[in-house]
Amino acid sequence: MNDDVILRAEEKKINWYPGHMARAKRLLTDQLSRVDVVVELCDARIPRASRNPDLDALVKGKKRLLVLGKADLAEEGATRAWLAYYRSQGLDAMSFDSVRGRPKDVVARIERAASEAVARMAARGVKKTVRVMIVGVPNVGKSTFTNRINGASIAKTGDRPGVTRSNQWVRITPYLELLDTPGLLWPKIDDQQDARALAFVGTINDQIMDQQMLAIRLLELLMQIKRDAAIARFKIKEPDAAGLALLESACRGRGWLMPGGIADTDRGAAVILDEFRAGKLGRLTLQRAPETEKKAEKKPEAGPEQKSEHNEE
Ligand SMILES: Nc1nc2c(ncn2[C@@H]2O[C@H](COP(=O)(O)OP(=O)(O)OP(=O)(O)O)[C@@H](O)[C@H]2O)c(=O)[nH]1
Ligand SMILES: [Mg+2]
Repeated sequence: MNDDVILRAEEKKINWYPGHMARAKRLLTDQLSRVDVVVELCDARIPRASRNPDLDALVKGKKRLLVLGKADLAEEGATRAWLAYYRSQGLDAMSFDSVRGRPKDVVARIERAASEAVARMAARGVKKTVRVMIVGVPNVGKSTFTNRINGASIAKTGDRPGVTRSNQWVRITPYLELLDTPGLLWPKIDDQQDARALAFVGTINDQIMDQQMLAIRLLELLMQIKRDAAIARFKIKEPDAAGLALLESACRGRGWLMPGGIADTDRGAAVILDEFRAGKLGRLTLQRAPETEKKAEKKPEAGPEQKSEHNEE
């Protein structure tokens, strides 16, 4: 069994970096000269994998705010560690969840990031409108974030990647405008762990991947990092099973069966991915922050929580 998600996609001769991604990149660079601040939205469950390595080059010297989004689905301690890490790298970073997060917290950070440009214009007697571009991987929550800051739903959202197809300006106040953009991936994801993490959270169109394989890998990972919750949720009676046998155990547990009592692994795979993505297993962070120097000094012997990467390879 080939367990390489990306290779699988290639085997199926489906384009990993489809045409609309190249278009999304063009849309982003087109509008760049108009914006004062770039909000980079990443997923707090995978704060490394969901950051675009090409973004620095793309947005050049723009003021940037990194937002660890969907924070309601991630472990709070892990999110704090990631924020400390990114701040230690000189990045302006905050966490946010678009279900309960307070818009004014974000607006205050944006205003701070734009303060120089605003002051320059003020010196010339002009009250500047701050323009903010929201960028991030598909399905990370850019449109939901925009709606949350706006206080009303304007941008279309959906629980699959590729919902937003073109740029959309949303006026928050006469002096603040947000630009919602289509999700952006990059042509080559070097790290297979990162690629898989992106697939787990639903960044990559499920049609281009082998869903069963993805669900098996996710189940195996959950059995490592959230064993009790996974066993309880999927009613797994053979917790030491691996691979397809583990998925079949979940299918039997939850009653996803075909005539003759055969495990319906297609259905099982789809439901397991959906439930994980919707946070049904509780808060989960799949990637740990690297130690910041200050912490490392204080605690030379880092516990496994800090050191280990949750992913399996
Ligand atoms: N729990 C939770 N779900 C969220 C949050 N933000 C967005 N979502 C959900 O994530 C899914 C994707 O949200 P969108 O806002 O459409 O994502 P997007 O980044 O605009 O996606 P594309 O336009 O396809 O690139 C939707 O089902 C949202 O309800 C959040 O902060 N917490
Ligand atoms: Mg969108």
